[in-house]
Amino acid sequence: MSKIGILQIGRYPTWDEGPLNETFEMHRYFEVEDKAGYLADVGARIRGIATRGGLGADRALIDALPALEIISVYGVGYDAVDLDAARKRGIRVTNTPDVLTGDVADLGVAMMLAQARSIVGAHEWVKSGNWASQGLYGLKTRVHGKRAGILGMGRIGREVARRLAAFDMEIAYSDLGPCDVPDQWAFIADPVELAAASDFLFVTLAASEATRHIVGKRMIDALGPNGMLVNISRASNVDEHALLDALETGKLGAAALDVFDGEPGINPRFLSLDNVLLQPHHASGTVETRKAMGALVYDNLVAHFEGRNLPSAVI
Ligand code: 8YV
Repeated sequence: MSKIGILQIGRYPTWDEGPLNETFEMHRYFEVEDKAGYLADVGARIRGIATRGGLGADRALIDALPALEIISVYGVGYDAVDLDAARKRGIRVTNTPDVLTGDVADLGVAMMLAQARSIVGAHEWVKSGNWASQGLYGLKTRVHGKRAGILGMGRIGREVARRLAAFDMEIAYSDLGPCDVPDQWAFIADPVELAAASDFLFVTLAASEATRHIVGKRMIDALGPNGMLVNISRASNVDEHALLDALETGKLGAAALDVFDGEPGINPRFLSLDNVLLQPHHASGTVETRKAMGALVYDNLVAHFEGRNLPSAVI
């Protein structure tokens, strides 16, 4: 029997590509130059898409695949998948929740610590010989005991908050309503008020049209010249121009960012700032987590084509 055709939108580690190639006829879309010609050629044979969080699958792609049944996303975020287009055609969509939660929270906390204590700059101070030639490094900002705001108390927000509680931080959060979390974590309905009550503000919201630029000028101003924004969600949750303006003028103290508009080609204005920590969208990027994510992408595809329940269905 011929193998089922799957359109692969981006590269995966070899340990994931092995099982996918063995089970399915994988079409390496990301290596194709003439994409329209390729889809006209093989589009009718494609029954599944294997994609990544940032790459998704837009309406034009979904429309070009008449036999499409499932889109399996390597990532918890599925904002780049056109869910309406998928829903209309009864196409299933899966993601990789839970397995990456701890790693994303770890990186968010590490980014806060790194930026507050200037770990990268201090490393350079030692390596460049400045410590020996110029003396002590400048004093930085304390983290423990400060006020943390969590915008989005979902799986990742909770894990960030749990870690911050161990730093004796005061935790407050915004979400659609109060969540089932420890009583000491204060619910603040208005995100602008949350920002005003935070020294470190973590953006941990699942992105959608509704959350686009939720962190805008008002929230950024409320966070203020001593505040730090940590974004480990999606760039679209933050108005990047307002953020850059505030960082450049000192209206916002600092930012630690794992996600950017138009990534990986980020706005060059970020490169001349010294109050930012820039990370290459790798919050889930550990061997352990990426293996679990790849396994889930594969398991969802296999379950679908064997007619079993999907391990992690979005729709
Ligand atoms: C990426 C992510 O999918 O989980 C998400 O939503 O954005 C990430 O885990 C991962 O970087 C692979 O591209």
